[in-house]
Amino acid sequence: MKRILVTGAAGGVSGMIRPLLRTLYADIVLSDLKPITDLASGETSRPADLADMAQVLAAVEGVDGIVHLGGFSVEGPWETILNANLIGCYHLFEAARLKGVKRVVFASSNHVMGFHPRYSKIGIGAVPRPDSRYGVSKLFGEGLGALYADKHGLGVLSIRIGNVGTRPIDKRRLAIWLHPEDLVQLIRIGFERPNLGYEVVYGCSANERAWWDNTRAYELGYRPRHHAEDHAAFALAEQAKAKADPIGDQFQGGTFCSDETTHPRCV
Ligand code: 15L
Repeated sequence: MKRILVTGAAGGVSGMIRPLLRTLYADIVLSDLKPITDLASGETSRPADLADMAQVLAAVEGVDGIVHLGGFSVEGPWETILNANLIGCYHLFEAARLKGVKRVVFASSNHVMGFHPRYSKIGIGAVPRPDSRYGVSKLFGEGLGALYADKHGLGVLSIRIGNVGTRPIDKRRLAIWLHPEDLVQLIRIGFERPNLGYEVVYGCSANERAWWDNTRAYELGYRPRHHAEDHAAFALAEQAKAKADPIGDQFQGGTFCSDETTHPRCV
């Protein structure tokens, strides 16, 4: 992979993985709404609004692989989700097809599956149960990825990312935490695994309390190096400070499930 594009490059996840990507890829294009100003050697900036196809085409020009972190990364108003995550994601995949990009790594989210109860362990074949408009938009992105892989031959990896950070920050994150180094390992699989068609994996580290069966990721070569349990004391101490959430605490998506609910269901 000679030149890669990272969308959503001004965001927090990008900030954590850029130093790691620089050790692997010599030519990295960074794109976000505004120009990236803290460029390191090997990085260039191509600002683009994902809702504008002409700008997305310009950002994608000449790249071999894309890490699509861009879009709105939490729940938001419908118009915002529609433009950034549905229209934006369509533009991204269509631009990738038109410009002959080989691989797309799509940053999907655990919120595609958020309404699965915490007591169940789910694999990639489980029925999607989005917990928000945001979760639905990520499911749409996964669908686009499958379509462009099957119909147009792009290699696409959708990573249902849990929570990226240097340590898990509460009890829920003990199950879904993803260390940036492990995320980069998954991105490399998306870029470098031979004959990749369409694949979905869960984006979590080697977490003892995981709610996900990540067999497929391991089959593709994933060997996470970080364990949430090493940080359990910290995460549980943080949890003790949080307010109870009678609905959110039952489901994998946490507060995304209880926010805006008009149906106080329990499992
Ligand atoms: C996500 O998908 C969000 O992008 C991130 O901000 C966190 O909320 C994360 O999920 C999470 O569930 O912790």
